Amino acid sequence: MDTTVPSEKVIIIGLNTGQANYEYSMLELAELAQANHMEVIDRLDQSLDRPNAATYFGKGKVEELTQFTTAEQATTIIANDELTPSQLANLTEATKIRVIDRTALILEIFAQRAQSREAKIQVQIAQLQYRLPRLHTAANQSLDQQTGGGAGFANRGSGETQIEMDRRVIQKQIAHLRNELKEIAKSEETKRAKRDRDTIPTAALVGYTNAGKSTIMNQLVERFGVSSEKKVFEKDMLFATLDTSVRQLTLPDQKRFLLSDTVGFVSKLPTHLIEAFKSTLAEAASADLLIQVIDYSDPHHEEMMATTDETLRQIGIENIPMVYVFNKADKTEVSFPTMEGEDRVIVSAKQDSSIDLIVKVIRQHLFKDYQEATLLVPFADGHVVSYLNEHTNILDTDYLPDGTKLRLEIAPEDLHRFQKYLLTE
Ligand SMILES: Nc1nc2c(ncn2[C@@H]2O[C@H](COP(=O)(O)OP(=O)(O)OP(=O)(O)O)[C@@H](O)[C@H]2O)c(=O)[nH]1
Ligand SMILES: [Mg+2]
Repeated sequence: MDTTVPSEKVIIIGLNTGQANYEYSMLELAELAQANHMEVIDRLDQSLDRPNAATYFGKGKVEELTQFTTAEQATTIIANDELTPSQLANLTEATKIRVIDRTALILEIFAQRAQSREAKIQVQIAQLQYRLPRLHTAANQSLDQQTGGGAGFANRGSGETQIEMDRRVIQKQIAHLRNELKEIAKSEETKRAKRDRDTIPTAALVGYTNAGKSTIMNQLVERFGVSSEKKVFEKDMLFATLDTSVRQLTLPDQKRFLLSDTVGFVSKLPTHLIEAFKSTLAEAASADLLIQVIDYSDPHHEEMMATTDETLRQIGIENIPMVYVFNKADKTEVSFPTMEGEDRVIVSAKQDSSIDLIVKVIRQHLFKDYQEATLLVPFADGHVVSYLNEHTNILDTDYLPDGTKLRLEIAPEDLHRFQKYLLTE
């Protein structure tokens, strides 16, 4: 259980420009704050066509916000949109308390959750890039503190030099971290994984955070994985997974595939984060099939699907076939497990027959190029028979005087490889 006591009292603020998912994005912002161990005490909204360039909210509303935060003894304000450096500075100046935006909040959560060296570096890069254009605001704030008020002319000059220095330091750090990421990519383990991907079909679990991707991965690994392989972390929280894990699964008829589980999405996922996590998400980009997992019990699941599609597009993942797993049906009135059309299943991840149905839909898409064929392998090529026994679905075996006759289901690459044994009847 999470026993962290919230230390920040937060007021969330949002600008309603008439966008369809406004209400939902505010609810989600509150959830994100809770995920970051903050206590949301209230919210303030304004309807405007577009944000005020200087202060996000309009002038009158900023005054209201200031009174509001004082009256409620709030410690922090979180804006639903990414604030420009000057909006951030001006709002901080007006309210005199900590102001952050949705982007900074998501970055903080990611920073807490990152476990592997790779995830940690990726988050650090995103955080540094977020800070880079906002250095002068931070510098102004510290100058204000030093001089007990607005910065004088003399100070401003030295402040700017300081900013230049800070900027160079940060750029160096980013370059250094990028190099480190490259080293990780070159490691033996990463290369081995890539080799595997080239020879075995790959499916990737994608979708909104908390939809149940890792749970499905674990259920599949338990039934079809190598017994020694570790389970992945699954938990009822936003962004439980920040790394990509890949597991090899072998179905009872010897069909093998790689399954990857990766970081979940959320609406308005910061661009810097998407950029920074590209290498993690590259796993999905190279997949033969995407399995989009959806929390069907969430009333906002359609918005979540739209966000997932949008995020995939931003990462540059297009034109990969996709199947849809509507999960958590046990929390709805809908009957399950059921299949709708060729590419949709309604399931509950912790139920065995649901897992069977998920496997069925994966199978139909991932192995649709597999063919039935009959091969005659001379006894001298015994190693080929062993390979086929291990890697293909043998339907029938016959021992003839000139070799082993196998009727089997086989991947197109393997069929090509063993073409010389092909029997045409
Ligand atoms: N009731 C119910 N709970 C489920 C189901 N599938 C998963 N859960 C729960 O939902 C929570 C989130 O599951 P995860 O598998 O961690 O979700 P995820 O999609 O990997 O989330 P991120 O890693 O944050 O992207 C966990 O508490 C699971 O036990 C389901 O079919 N029914
Ligand atoms: Mg997960």
